[in-house]
Amino acid sequence: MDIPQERKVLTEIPGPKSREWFERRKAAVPQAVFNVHPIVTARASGSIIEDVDGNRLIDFATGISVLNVGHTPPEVVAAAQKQLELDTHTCFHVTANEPYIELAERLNALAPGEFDKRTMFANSGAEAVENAVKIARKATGRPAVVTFDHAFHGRTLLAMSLTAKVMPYKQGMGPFAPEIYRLPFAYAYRWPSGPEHCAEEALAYARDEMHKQIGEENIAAVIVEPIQGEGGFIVPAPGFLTGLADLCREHGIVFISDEIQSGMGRAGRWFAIEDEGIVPDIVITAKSLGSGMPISAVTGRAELMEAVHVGGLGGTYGGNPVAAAAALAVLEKIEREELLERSRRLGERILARLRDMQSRHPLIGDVRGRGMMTAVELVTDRETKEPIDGPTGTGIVQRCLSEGVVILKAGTYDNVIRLLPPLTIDEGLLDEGLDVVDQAIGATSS
Ligand code: PLZ
Repeated sequence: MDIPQERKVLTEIPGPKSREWFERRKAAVPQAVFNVHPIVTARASGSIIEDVDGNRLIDFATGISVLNVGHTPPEVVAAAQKQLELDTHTCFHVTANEPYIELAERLNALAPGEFDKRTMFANSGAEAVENAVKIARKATGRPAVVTFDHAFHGRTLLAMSLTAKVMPYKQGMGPFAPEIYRLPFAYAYRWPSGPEHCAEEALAYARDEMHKQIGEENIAAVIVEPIQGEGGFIVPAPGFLTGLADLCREHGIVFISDEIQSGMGRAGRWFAIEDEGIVPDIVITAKSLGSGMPISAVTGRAELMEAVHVGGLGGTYGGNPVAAAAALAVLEKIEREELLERSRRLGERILARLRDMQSRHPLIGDVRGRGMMTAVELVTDRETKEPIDGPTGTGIVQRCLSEGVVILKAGTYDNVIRLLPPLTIDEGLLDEGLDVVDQAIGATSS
């Protein structure tokens, strides 16, 4: 369904109908299942969300990096509808389906590395993380998994244990899964001895820690987001990931690239790790792969994936035919519309705008990102880099919302404003949304 691609604020936001629904929500849904924005969607298309009060909002959140190809793209909707009528579900373990196999072939061809690969499907990002670790453990016969500060890998027990931040993700929900070791991430902006030393020192620390405290021969996998998402859109200092990948290769450790947020064109490539020149052993995808249909994938070297015995992996819904058919249409659309190139080009434009904002707004301490995965980190003082407090950031987000732009925060310190517009967004609409963000940060800076 087409919605005019324009911002239109008709009511105070949230409007009366959203408020009414939120009253009902309070009595029906637990508070733990949080809402960033107190509004209810009626429909969405392209880069616009229309709420139940008729407001049209520019979407810079895209369901947390799920709608890289925009909301309800006709090709994806048509593919899902067609499959829905043909075969909604038989369970791949009972009788297989064509979209599953075809999508696996496509991902095997797209993932970095000129070697034989295999792909299995699950439903959520967290499940893909869990499966990748299971495969790495089974293939290596080793127990330990290395993860990083600021990492986010999901909310199931193992994924939550790999995730860094205690509030809100882990508080009171332990004990956590064992054999997980956390190392510093090469976060250049906050590296104590300065960004120029970051990669080298973070690597030296990792090397020492992996040798002295874990033992390389005990490590099944290193799992890393090539650009950290929830942690604050942190682009690792150049050389850090390459050094890590070398360490993994040297010691037979499986290198897992979590591309759940950064992949499918978001950071300007199919997989953000490509920009590092690294060939991961396993890549995991979800989110924009299915454009809102729940599907996630683990794609890896054939010898790792085939190390698991028959029946060792699976689930009722994994690679559901409707979701897989939608994903095939997503991949086709990214290719046909050259959205990787567009992500890189518009990403440059967004970064230039953010740098211009930084020159005018003292609140912006850092501007970073790649492709259309960009963010600003907000601080009270550029010298001390003291993060702005939560309510100040929330104020910016709310100001944007009241002007008809949906944005999200991120970051361990909750002080990062991230921008996740569809890769397909009209350039005029993109600029208009950025104007709103500019004004909201400006009004808070002064
Ligand atoms: N790995 C890199 O970004 C999900 C989380 C939203 P699921 N990020 C959004 C929230 O508050 O729970 C994510 C991610 C990376 C794994 C995941 C987990 O993906 O599909 O949410 O399980």
